[in-house]
Amino acid sequence: MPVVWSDRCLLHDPAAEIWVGTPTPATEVPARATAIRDRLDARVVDAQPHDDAVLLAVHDEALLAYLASAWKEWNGAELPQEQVVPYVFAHRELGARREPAAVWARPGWFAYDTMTLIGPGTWEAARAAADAALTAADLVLGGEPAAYACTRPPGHHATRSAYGGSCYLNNAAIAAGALTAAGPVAVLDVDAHHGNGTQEIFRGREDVRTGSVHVDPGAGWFPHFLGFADESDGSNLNLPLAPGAADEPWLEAVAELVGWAHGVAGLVVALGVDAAAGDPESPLQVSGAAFRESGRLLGSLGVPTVVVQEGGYDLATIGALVRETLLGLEEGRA
Ligand code: SP5
Ligand code: ZN
Repeated sequence: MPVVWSDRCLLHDPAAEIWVGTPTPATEVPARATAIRDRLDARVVDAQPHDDAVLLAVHDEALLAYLASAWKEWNGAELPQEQVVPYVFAHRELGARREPAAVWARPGWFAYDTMTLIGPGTWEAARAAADAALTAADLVLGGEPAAYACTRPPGHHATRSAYGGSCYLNNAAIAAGALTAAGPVAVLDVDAHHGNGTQEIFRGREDVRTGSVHVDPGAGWFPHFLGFADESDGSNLNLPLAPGAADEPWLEAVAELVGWAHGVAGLVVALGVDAAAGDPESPLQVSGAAFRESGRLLGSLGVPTVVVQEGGYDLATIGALVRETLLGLEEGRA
């Protein structure tokens, strides 16, 4: 299947993420994208620019405006921290009604964690990632059975008006919004972390179902506040797994998601490969062979499919894991 790519995705380069108040080495790095691309031998298609207006189906205008200007205003304020990071948050009980004025307070209106920094290339990269997802959707709407957006920064933790979890724009949700032009869509998320942004963006929507298999947030894992089984309803299905879960329960959950999505006209796969054994950001223990099988299961839905890259942090293995999944998808369709 075609691989959609943009060099601009490499422009976001956070040196660190602030975790428990301390800068730790960033794991969501540009080398992730090139490591994956270099393992694929399919046709590479350049991401095509799309108008900001398309993003408004999924995101608030205020978030787009903030992300577009945040680094510039931060950089002009001569603060001690080089990249944009919040220090206050608009907690719901504050009843906050407006964006704060101080440059150093403004991130707390839009960000929900301290790990997701904004630097000089962040907006351009996030925008290119959305363009890649939209280009993959265009290819599929134009008759390609499937297309893969090899992109970063990832998207599935970004909500309609907030960024976090290394995500700024919800690329998978943006692609799903585009695919609804051809009928009801399912977003199936196999990233090790719950796709909380996608879930909340489409909550209550009849034409987009969201399903996710992920490590149980109740066992102490990001995104901590969401991803529990009891958030499931007619258009959402959460399948949390215990830390340490390996191939069998994970594939069972993927099969359940696929069965549940039956009847949709289009599929978006939020393809994180951080559920793999050995990934530094998750305790799941999934093998490469199981990623291949997950691709077969997802491909068996037999509907036009956009695959969007999410997490996956072990640079030595993520390319092979994505490759296996995409090969599985093609086998499953056949
Ligand atoms: C898209 C995606 O996979 N986002 C996952 C974000 C989860 N990050 C949680 C980080 C928890 C602390 N990590 C410590 C290592 C810091 N370098
Ligand atoms: Zn993840």
